[in-house]
Amino acid sequence: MRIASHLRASIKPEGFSAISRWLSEATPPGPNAAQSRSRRDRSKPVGFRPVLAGILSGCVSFFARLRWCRSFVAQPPANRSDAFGITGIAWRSVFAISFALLLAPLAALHAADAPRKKPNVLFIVSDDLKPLLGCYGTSWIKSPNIDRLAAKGTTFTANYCQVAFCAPTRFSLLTGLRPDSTGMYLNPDQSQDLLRTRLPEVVTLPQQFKNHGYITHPLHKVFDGRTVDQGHDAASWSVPYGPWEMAPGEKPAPGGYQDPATKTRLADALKKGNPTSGPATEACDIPDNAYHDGGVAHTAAKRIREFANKEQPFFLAVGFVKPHLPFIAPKKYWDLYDRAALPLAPFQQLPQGSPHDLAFYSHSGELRAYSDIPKTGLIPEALQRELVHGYAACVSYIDAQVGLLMQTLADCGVADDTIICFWGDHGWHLGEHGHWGKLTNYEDAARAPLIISAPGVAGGRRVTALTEFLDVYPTLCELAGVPIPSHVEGKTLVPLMRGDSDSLHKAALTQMSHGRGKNGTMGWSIRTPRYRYIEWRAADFSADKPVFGNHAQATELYDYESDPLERENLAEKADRAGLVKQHQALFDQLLPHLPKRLE
Ligand SMILES: [Ca+2]
Repeated sequence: MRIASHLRASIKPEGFSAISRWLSEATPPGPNAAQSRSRRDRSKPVGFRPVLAGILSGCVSFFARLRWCRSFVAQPPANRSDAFGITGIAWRSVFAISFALLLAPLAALHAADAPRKKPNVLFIVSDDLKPLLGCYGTSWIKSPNIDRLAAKGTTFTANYCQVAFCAPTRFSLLTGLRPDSTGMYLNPDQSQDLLRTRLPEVVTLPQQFKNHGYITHPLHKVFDGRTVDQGHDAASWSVPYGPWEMAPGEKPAPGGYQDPATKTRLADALKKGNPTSGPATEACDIPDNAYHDGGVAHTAAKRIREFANKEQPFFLAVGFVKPHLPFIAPKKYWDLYDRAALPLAPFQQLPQGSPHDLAFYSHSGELRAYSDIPKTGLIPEALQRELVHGYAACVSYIDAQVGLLMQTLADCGVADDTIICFWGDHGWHLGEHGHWGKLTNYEDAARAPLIISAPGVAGGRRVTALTEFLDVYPTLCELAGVPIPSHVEGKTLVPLMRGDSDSLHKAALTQMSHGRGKNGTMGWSIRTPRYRYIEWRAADFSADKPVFGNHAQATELYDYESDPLERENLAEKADRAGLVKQHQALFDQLLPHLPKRLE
């Protein structure tokens, strides 16, 4: 009916404006409509409605003018101009406009057939970030921007890292391979290009995007810099790894410190040939980009503004190094919290019956290396509060940087054309089990945040199914329309994001190794919806390929329904023997490359 009315209307002088209004309804409104439309022309197919409208309006107007023209030529030449109030030049213009209107829909059809522009990807990783975020249910933390991202995306609430350590977890996610496939279990003692030494042919996640037409670029800690070449794995990026810009005149000391007294002390110690460590926390009243992550965010925003104007889509990888130790953030983020009101870990003992020397072998060593932390013994409560306060300030600092990047996408008109993947590389014990750090197979180290928003996928979904960081690689490929390489070991999360499925894995697999030589140990943890089973075996890391033992040195079982704080290892309880057997069967199924277990 509406089309018919436009047909009738087009015969009249106001017909063109009516069609024009109808066509304009198909164009998104708003202040950036023109800009937005120009981007959509490249990125999205032209809808049926404007194409049909264009064809109809073009034909109707052409034939209407043809009828008018016949009337025109039927008049005596002397009367033509007077009769219609129109000159010969205008007459030719009318024909030109009509002809253009006839061609316009053909151009639109051509645009509909043109290849879509793929969505951009903003890939953000925050170092050592446990899911201490509002969108993960922590009411007292201030993370409004990440919460806003969660509201427009999918929050994976039971997501687990493959290794709770910087280099191997990133190595795994970015190659799409499990640690037992990469052989990368620990941070290396010294920098070397382990990625291309061990896996010369592997196609990394950003490399796959680069190979499919993307601008790819990294800023700061995406891979762990100790495991790749000077170009941060140059093969992965179309725009080389480069420095980020700090606020004018700002140059933090190693470790990121900006407090003048700390900088002087560290510099003096270095001059004397006796380098020393700084404090575990710092809170200078300086701008965000006087510390590294703020500089990285400002530089990333600049890159977004550059890349948003390109014909190619971009994959921008931004690595923030907080809340990794030392807990350094501008004072304004510390001021968001009342230290006395902050909660401390509710259970600070080791799990009863757990193999403590295996399970907590790092003994909070990373924290204790800082100048103001006692080398042994419990961390006093006042210091615990300061550390929790510092971690929270760092989370809010990173949250603000994420907010800056989201705002920049919006300002550039590409927010609706950009996938955002935000993740913390692994969890962290903030005093849980008396441990301060990562490097365990327990819930606080293994569980890590993952939030993905994507064009065309409804927001605000919370996925409680078990997921792994390994799943990120195929998920981003599928969301972007990039092929998923055959080597990838994870599974796509897209069905969970779309609500088409509510489960994916029988268990999430995390592992932790000790030692680098012949007498090493490996503990594999399988996390099921209710339980965690851990099995420790001997490992010989002295050869290129590790050799694992066939005897379980120790086993652990935790029931998160009855014991969410992991107070007690149930593996040796007689009444849980059947449960252990069930989990061992699943363990064997998930880790078929291990030698058969000898009882
Ligand atoms: Ca880390």
